[in-house]
Amino acid sequence: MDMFLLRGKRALITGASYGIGFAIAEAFAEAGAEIFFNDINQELVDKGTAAYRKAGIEAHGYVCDVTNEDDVTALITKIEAEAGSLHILVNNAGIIKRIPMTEMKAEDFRKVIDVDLNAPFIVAKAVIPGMIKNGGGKIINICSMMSELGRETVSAYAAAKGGLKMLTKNIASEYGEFNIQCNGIGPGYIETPQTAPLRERQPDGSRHPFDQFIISKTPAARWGTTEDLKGPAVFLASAASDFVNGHILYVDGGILAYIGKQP
Ligand code: NAP
Ligand code: GCO
Repeated sequence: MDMFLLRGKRALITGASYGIGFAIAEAFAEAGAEIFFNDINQELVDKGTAAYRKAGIEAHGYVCDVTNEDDVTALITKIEAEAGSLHILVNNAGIIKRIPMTEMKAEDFRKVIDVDLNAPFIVAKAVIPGMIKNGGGKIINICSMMSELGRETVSAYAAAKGGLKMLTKNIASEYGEFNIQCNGIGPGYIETPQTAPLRERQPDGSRHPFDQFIISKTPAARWGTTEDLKGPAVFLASAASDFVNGHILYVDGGILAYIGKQP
């Protein structure tokens, strides 16, 4: 079972001070990887570094806005100079803006596209040359149910995550010959700060209507947790997936397979 281990591997997870990125980094560390992460400001990086240390992980944290190509180039150059080129990249950093499309400002739409689609391009572009020198690498893009489905108020996010699915397939196509595998993870509805507004208890103590909706649309009849993503992420980062390329692995409890429970 050594093929699932990440011993001697250097892994960068973007936006990983907490949430899904943090959980994936924890799993990589448990599998033997050295962890590098960034976030948008020093406060978050400090919070993340402390949380990793509390989990027994000496992670290397950096402030870097993944939408800024100069920042990203400087980050990757610094990591490669200090530690060596990266074996694994997880494009996890992301934002969402829930606004009805006809009410959404173009600048808001562009911001979501910038973080959720342009940034994975920028970071992957910066990391791939080092992976080629390494003889190969693993890129995992964090996609979404919205890579396949739409819903009200998330037009920018769905456009970005749909594009991220195709960017994943294109990186797989263009760099597979260099032994780089690029795949996606499509989490279902996961309990993190990003989805907290969708799970807030109502004044009468009842579940949020959207919370109840997701329970009815999920065969597992529950929200996912960041723990549910650890195994799939380690699989896609490890030698166990060396012939898996251009695949989006949906970790959704069955949402995409299910018409939904009859009301
Ligand atoms: P999240 O709140 O979306 O966390 C994303 C992280 O990225 C935060 O630390 C955030 O910092 C950081 N970030 C945002 N913009 C950045 C930038 N320009 N540069 C660097 N870092 C930046 O939490 P999450 O729910 O764990 O989401 C992680 C990823 O999973 C996202 O790509 C999300 O779209 C995706 N996803 C989430 C779910 C879910 O149900 N939670 C499901 C499917 C996919 P701030 O705290 O300052 O925003
Ligand atoms: C929403 C949610 C979703 C999840 C996730 C589902 O508003 O519908 O935020 O977009 O974050 O992307 O896979």
